[in-house]
Amino acid sequence: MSNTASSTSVPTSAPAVGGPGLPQVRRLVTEIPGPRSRALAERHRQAVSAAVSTTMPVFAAAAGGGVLVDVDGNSFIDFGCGIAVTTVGNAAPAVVEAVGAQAAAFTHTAYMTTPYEAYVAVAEKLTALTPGDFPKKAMLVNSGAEAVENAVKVARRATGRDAVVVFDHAFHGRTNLTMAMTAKAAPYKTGFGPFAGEIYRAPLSYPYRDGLTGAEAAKRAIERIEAQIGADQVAALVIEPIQGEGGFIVPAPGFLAALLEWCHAHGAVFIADEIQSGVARTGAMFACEHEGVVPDLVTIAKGVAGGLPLSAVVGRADLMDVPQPGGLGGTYGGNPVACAAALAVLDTIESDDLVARARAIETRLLAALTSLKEKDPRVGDVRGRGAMIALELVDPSTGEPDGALAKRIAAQAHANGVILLTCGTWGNVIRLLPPLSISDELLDDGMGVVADAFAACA
Ligand code: PLZ
Repeated sequence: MSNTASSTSVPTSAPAVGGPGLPQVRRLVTEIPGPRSRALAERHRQAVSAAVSTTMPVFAAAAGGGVLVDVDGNSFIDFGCGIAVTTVGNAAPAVVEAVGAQAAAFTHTAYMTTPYEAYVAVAEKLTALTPGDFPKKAMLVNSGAEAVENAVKVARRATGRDAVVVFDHAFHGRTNLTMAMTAKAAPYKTGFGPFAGEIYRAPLSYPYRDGLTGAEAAKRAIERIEAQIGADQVAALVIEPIQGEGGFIVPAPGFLAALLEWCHAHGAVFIADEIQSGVARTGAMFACEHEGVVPDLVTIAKGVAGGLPLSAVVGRADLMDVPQPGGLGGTYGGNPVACAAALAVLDTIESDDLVARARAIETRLLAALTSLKEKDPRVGDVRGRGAMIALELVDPSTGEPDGALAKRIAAQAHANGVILLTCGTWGNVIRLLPPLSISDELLDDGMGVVADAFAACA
């Protein structure tokens, strides 16, 4: 088939308009994947790099509220949120409107050549929303990895030091520097080296597996850092306050605070990577707030712009102002359409009190999952905060991670109309990341599907 013929688009029976107006139901009208998704999958195989793999077997047509409708008209409950991105809901009306208006005015100027208000407004909002009552500044880029890269640039420039401390199970991105910072080899790093230098890994607090208190786990990490790097060599310590890809690991209370204290005692910059955990996701604007921790710098992306590519480094003005003018930037950084989306997202979070909604979702999910854990010894741990909740699956006889089971359960949920993601170093963690716009009915229905999947995978 010629390229022209094969790129003719597949007719779709699905709605062209998403947002909360979509029927908020789980409804399968074809086998999964349906014929249109299968045809698109074949085109994917022909045209897209085999290295780009997909979790779901279906192609999206519209999404909103708590559902995603595929090109065959199947309506899925969205427990994935595009990996923690569509926090205010997909195609949220305020975001759609803001994006349309900004796109009609201008789509791009390059802030570095001709600045515009929306960038400044996002910086003002983020400096106000992040923890800390000291003067703060922000800079905007496009992806999570790019934010992490820039936070490290700021920390290195401000301290005049090279070493960066990261943690076991960490995920910070797929660029060269952030691959080095990411812990898991396959699929993120295998064969992609050599990696950036001066990245050092310390042990995390992982209460379910190490049984240590926060203070004990911090002592273990600090001893490692001091022995293997030297306290006066550390530019920055970069940590996810609740790990994302690494398995939704919530460190024991006090762990983050002890590390922050150590950073300040030794002139290192404490960087909270809140790319997955930030922006109302965990029932606080930022996850470090649960621990009363005020980072020097915060990296923000994902949920901040409703799916438009935008990320930020926000934090201490005395650090953010150190790099030379022109030292930070990028062609698309803080794109006006993405900034307009972010302003709409941040307004929606405030006006709809989505931080409180995330807490209510936590209560509902934890109740369902705790009862699942009581019945099923393969559920080793239930953890997380807000709408960032996970189940760690194990072989009950050995406690060993059971990644194969997580994979089967996720596949079973997909086949029954729930978008469900896994994570964790061993792939044995099922993570729930619903949009905060999801209804209680859909949450309960989705949890029922997950419970049935456990039964079906006996
Ligand atoms: N830091 C904490 O969670 C992205 C990655 C999915 P980018 N997480 C989803 C995948 O397989 O690539 C993430 C994160 C944390 C940094 C990043 C990187 O963000 O926007 O994907 O670059």
